[in-house]
Amino acid sequence: MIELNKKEFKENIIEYLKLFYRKNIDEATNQQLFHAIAYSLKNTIIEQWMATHKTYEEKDVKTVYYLSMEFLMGRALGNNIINLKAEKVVREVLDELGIDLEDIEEEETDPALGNGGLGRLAACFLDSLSTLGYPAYGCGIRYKYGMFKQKIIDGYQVEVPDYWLEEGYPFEIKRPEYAKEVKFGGYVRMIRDEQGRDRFIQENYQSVKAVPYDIPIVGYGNNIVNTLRIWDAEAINTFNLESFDKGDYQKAVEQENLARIICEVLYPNDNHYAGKELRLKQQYFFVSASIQRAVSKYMEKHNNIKNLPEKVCFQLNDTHPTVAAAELMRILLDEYCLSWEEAWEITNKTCAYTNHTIMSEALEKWPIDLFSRLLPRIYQIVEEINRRFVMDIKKRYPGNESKIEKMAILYQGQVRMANLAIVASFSVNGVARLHTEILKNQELKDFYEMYPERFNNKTNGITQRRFLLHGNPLLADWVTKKIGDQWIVNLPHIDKLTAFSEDPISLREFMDIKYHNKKRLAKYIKEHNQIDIDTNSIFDIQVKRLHEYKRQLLNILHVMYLYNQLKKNPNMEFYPRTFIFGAKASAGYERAKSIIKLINSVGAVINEDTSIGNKIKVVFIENYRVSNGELLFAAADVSEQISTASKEASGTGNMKFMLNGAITIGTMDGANVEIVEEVGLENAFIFGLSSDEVINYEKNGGYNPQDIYHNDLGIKEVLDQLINGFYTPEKPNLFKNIYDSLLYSNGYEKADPYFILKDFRTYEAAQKRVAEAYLDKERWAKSALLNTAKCGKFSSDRTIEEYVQDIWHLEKIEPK
Ligand code: 26W
Repeated sequence: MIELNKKEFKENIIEYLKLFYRKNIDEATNQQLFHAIAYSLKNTIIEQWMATHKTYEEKDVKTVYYLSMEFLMGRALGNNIINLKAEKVVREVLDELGIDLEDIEEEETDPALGNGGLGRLAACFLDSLSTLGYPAYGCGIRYKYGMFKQKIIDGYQVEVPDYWLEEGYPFEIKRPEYAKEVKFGGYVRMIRDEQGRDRFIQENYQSVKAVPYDIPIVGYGNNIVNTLRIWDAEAINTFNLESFDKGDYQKAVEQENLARIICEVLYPNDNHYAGKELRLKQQYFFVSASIQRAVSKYMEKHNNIKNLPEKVCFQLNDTHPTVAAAELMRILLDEYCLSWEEAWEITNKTCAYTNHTIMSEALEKWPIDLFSRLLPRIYQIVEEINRRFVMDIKKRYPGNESKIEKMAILYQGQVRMANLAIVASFSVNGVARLHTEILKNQELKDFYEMYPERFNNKTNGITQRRFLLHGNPLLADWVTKKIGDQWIVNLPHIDKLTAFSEDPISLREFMDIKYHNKKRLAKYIKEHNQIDIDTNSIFDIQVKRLHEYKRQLLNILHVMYLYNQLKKNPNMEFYPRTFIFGAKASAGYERAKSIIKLINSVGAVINEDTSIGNKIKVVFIENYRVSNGELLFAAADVSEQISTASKEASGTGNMKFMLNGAITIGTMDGANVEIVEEVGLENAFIFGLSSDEVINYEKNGGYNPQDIYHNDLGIKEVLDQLINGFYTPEKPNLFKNIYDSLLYSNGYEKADPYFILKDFRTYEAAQKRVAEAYLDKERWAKSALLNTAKCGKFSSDRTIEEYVQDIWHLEKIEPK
C-alpha cells in the first residue's frame, strides 16, 4: 500500500508554495494553497498510478476504453483525498498549517466537461472501475471551455464561458509522446501495391496533432489508479517561412485554425442533435486518436492484431463516438492489410454501444455530403458496411422494402449513427429496465428482431463515494456508526439500516442530520439568492437539465396553483414548502429558457407576498453543477422525478436523492420503476400516465388538452395567468409561447406533447399526499430512512460489475 506520508505532505505544500509562487504559508492565497495541496497529493497518486500500470503490463490485462464526448467529473481534490483514505492525515496537516479544508475545496472550479446525465454517468463509472480494480481508460476531449456558467439576470438565463483551465489544472499531465495525427478532408486514391493488393490512400487532407492529457482516477483505498485521457488538438506544421508556395501557406493557416477550434468548446446541447460540422470533427478527432493509440499499445505487446478483442473493448457512450467502428475498420484494412471479413469480425467483437435516450430529436443523422467530404475514407467504409448490411436484410426479409427503409445505415442522404452503432457492435444496451424494454419493443424493434442476442439492460448507478461519503459527511458518519463502513465499497450493505427504521432514536438522529443539511443549504441560498427560507419547511427539489420532457413546467404550474389556493383561503391547512429548482437550458432552446424565466417570475411574486405568511418559497439555484448538487441532494425532503413516462431513459439524480434520504415524487419512468420496486410503493409518491398509455396516445395522434382547460377551473386559472400579466405585468405576453404549447398544436408539435395538463390532477393529488405524509414526522422519517437503506442496487459499482460480466469480461486486479 502506497500511503500519503504526513511529514512529506506537509513539507511539499510549503515547498511548492515557494517554488510556484514565491510565497510562505501565511502569505499565500487560498487559490495558491489549493494548487500546492493538490500537487502534494498528486505525489502519492503518481506512485500508485505508476504501480497500477506496471501491474497491468505484467499481467497483460484486458482493458475497456470508455469512449465519451463528455465526462462531468466535478471537483477532484475532495474526492481524491477520500479515495486515498487520506482525510485524517490531510486534516491534521492543514490544521497544523492553519488551513480550512472546506475553504480550499471551494477554490477548485468544477471541470464541467459534460452536459448532464450521460457525462456524469461516465464519471461515476470511472470511479467504480478504479475502486473495483478493473483496467480502464476514459477517452474524451479536453475542451478549453466546458459547460457554460449560468447567470440569472432579471430572471433570465445568461450564459458565461467556463474557462476552467484559467488557473491551470493541477491533476493533469501532458503526454506529448503519445500524440497521434488525425486527418480530415482531401480525397481517397486507390493504388495497387507490389503484392497486387488494392490500397487506399488519403491525399490532400488537412491534419491535426492530437495530444493527450492524462488525469488520474483514484480507486477507493485499493492503490489502483486508472486514467481519464482527454485529447487536445495542436497544429501539426509550424509555418515554413522559406516556402512561398501559396498552396502550402494556405494549408498551413487552415491547419492552424482547425487545430485551434476543434477542442474549443463543449456543445451545450442535451438530447438535441444540431448537425454541426464542428461536432463531427470533434467526434472523429478524439475517436481516431483514442483508437489509434489503443491499437498501437496493443501491438507493443502482441504480434497478432487478430486477437485484439481478447485485450480491448471499446464502449460507445451513446452514438457520439460511433465513427470508432469505421475508424477501427480503416486501421485494420489500410494499415494492417486485413481482409474485409477479418477486419469486420474483429470490429464486431470489440465495439459495444449504450443507448441513453429515445428522444427522436437526439438521434444523430449526418448529411452524407458533409460526412463524406470531411471523412472520405471513413465514408467509403460506412458505405461498404451499409451495402453488406442491406444485403443481409434482403436475405432475411426478401422483398420487404420497409425493413430497408427503417434499418439501413445510409438512407435518404443521411448517415444514421444509431443504426451504424447497432450493426457494428456485439452488444447494445439501454440504461434502465423500462428503457431497454422500450428499445426492444418500440424504437429498435426491427434491430431486436434481427439481433436479439445483442440486446441487454444495464440499469444505471451512481457512486456512493461522491454522493454520500463526500457530499453528506454527517449522514455518512452516522451510517458507518450504525452498520460499519462496508457500504462504501458494497452499497447493498446499507440495507442493514432497515433494522433501525422502527427505532425512534435512530429516526430522530436521521432527521436531525437532514435538518443540519437543510441549514447548510439555507445558508448557501441566503448567500447566493438573498432569500430567507424556512428550514422547517418541506424542501422539495428538482435539479436536472431543463427539458420539456422533464416537466419543470408541471412543477411550477402546480406551485402557481397552490399559490392561488392559498390566496383565496389564507387560513387553509398548509404545511410550508420550499420549492427549489436548478437547471441549465441549452443556449438555443427558447422554450426552455422561457420556463426558467417563468420559475423566476413566479418566485419573485410569491417570495415577496407577505399575505401568505411565508408558506411557499420558490428558489432558483443559479449554475446547478456537480459541486452544489452535493449540497442539494443532502438537504432534500422530496425528490422531483416527474418526466413524461417513457421519455427519461433512466435518470440518475433520482438515485442521488434516494441515497440521501429524500422521498421521490415521480412517474413510472426510467429507473423510478426500479426505485419503487426496491423501496416499496408506500415509500414513494407515484402518479401519472404509464409509459404504455403515453405511447398509445402518441400512436393515436396525441390528446386534446382543450377539454381539460375548459372543464377544470383551477387549471384554467393557472394557464390564464401565463397570458394576463399576473406574474409579469410589464410584459403580459411573455409566456404566451408556453401557454400556446400547452393548448395548440403547430406545424411541428401536437398540443401539450408532454402531457402536462393530462397529468396535472394526479400530480396535484400526489403532492397532497406528500403534504399529509409530512405531518406524521415519525412515519416520514421511516420512509426517508428506508430510501437510504434500500438504494443498494443503485451503486455504479453494481452497474460496472454487470458490464464486466456481460460485455467487457475484464479481470479484477486485487489491491497490493
Ligand atoms: C447529439 C445531442 C445529444 C447530446 C446528449 C444527444 C443526446 C445526449 C445524451 C444522450 C443525453 C443524456 O444525457 N441522456 C441521459 O443519460 C443518462 C445516463 O444514462 C440517463 O440517466 C438520462 O435519463 C438520459 O436523459
